[in-house]
Amino acid sequence: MKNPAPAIFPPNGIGDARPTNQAVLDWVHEIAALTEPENIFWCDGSDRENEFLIAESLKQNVLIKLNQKKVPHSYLHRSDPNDVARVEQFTFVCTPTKEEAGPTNNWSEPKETYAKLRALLKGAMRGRTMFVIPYMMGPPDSPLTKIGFEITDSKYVVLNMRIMTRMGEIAVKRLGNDPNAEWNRGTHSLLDINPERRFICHFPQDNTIISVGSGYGGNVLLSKKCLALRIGSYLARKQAWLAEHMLILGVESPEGNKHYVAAAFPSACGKTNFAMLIPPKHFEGWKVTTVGDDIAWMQVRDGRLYAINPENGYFGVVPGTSYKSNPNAMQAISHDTLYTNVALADDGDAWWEGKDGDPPQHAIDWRGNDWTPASKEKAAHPNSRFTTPMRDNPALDPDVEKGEGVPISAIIFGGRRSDTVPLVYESFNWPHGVYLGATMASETTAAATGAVGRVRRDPMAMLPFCGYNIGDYFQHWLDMGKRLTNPPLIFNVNWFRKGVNGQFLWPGFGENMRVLKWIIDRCDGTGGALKSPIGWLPSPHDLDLVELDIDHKCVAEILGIDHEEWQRELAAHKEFFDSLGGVMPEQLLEQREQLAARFME
Ligand code: OXD
Ligand code: MN
Repeated sequence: MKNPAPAIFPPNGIGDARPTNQAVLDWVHEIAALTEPENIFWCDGSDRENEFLIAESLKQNVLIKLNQKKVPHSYLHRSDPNDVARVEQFTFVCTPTKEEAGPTNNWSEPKETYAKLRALLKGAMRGRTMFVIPYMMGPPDSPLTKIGFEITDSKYVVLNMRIMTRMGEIAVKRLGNDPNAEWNRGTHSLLDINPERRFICHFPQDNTIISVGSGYGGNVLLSKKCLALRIGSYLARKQAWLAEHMLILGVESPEGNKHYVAAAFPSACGKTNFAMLIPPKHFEGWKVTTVGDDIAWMQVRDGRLYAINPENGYFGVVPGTSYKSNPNAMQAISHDTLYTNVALADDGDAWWEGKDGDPPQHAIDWRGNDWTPASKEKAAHPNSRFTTPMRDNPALDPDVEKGEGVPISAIIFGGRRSDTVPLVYESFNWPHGVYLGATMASETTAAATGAVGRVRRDPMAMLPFCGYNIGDYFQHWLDMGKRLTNPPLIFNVNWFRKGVNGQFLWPGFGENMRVLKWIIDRCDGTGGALKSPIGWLPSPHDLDLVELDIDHKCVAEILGIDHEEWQRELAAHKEFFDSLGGVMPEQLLEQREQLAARFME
């Protein structure tokens, strides 16, 4: 080590979950020698440590205190205006060959990339504190649970990771001292938040992530998109399980018949709302409970698929969240929450577009500027976020900590599509279901930088998150099906279809319970359906629409298949498959042909 060992900070014993595994210690010292921090802070995730870091963050304006009477223990963080979303164009999968990363990932050669990142990290933490965060993804007694360490020079990252993961001693203990144990190395440095020097790099072969130049959640909470999905999906293929961008929910009838479903929707398409759904009055006695709102890790046991949520909190999109759209989320975020890039009302409360009640007459917007309802700009950034512990969700499922996971009866794919795709339909079998996932598309949202509202193929909602060749990923899905003697049924949903006048045809939110009920009925073998070229479709009377104020024409329209639109859709599937340059498994190409042929029948 070239430099003298940095001092341990703070000296009063806060922050003391020091790893005991020599491999981890060696890595930490190597990064410290490179980045030359003033201090090393070994995070333990304790309340005392958290209070200390909040106090420091308030002093340094990293956090702003919200009105503690209105939102107790809650704070606002404003990120740099050039750093407000995931940056897919600067995200790299650094496998030894380009083919391993595949056609949907940015690839960069590992050796060169390490060298480039080392040059950027050299001396990057001078005068700063280096935090070492031990964390665990998954319940303590799950065979799927993984350990990670994140090194960061951002207090905001530490505060968020404490909510999003099981952090501290529990992770250190679980890892133990085996020098060959599997653990993820994550290094993050803010550098100078310069988009020109912003790189989110994954080295799946080394179980390593290096992220520089950003302070935004999805780029820097390395547990989430980087480990749980990109590295996770790579490990899942090697180890025969699935790491997916899916919520997990439980749905229980008044008679106590309970099913779990997992659902993949692209970012900012309502996964959190669906996972926390409150059934409408007509469904009195039905209960929906949340296991997870963003990520599912699933394994095969006794021929069934079982899912765990590797996370411990929610990093959700704030705008549009209200007592109407998501009362459970509103309760969860009414205290102990970190808000990022929302507006600050004059009474010290957090405010955002779509919150219940009238907008404030004056507020400070997410950039720190004066805002009034007459302003042209949004008060809260469209991708502003809450970070809140899952234990504060009133609808948390009682089996969320169960190590073996929850048995999955149905998998749902869904996107934001104004046309073509009906409200819900069911695949004929597993390979057809994989085809539905592989051809999923959605209009883009503010969760990633770039144009909003453009239809893009986003297979299994994993386009930005699959850590290896997408063709191999599809094959992995097909292979997993062969190991399932009791596979989940696979569905596709679209809450966002619009009518001729551009209005949404379906009310969404709690009313999605009606679709969920049909899905459960299909799992129980009681739901009716009509065979169509695209799959099993409910007819209007197969859906329970009692007490729903909806025009019958709208129901027919939203369940309809327009043959012309589907010819275009089939062409778009082909175009997408072709764009992947020959990596598509034969079985999925055949599925496309069968779909085209069914339209000819
Ligand atoms: C997220 C995302 O933050 O998908 O969950 O962008
Ligand atoms: Mn997500």
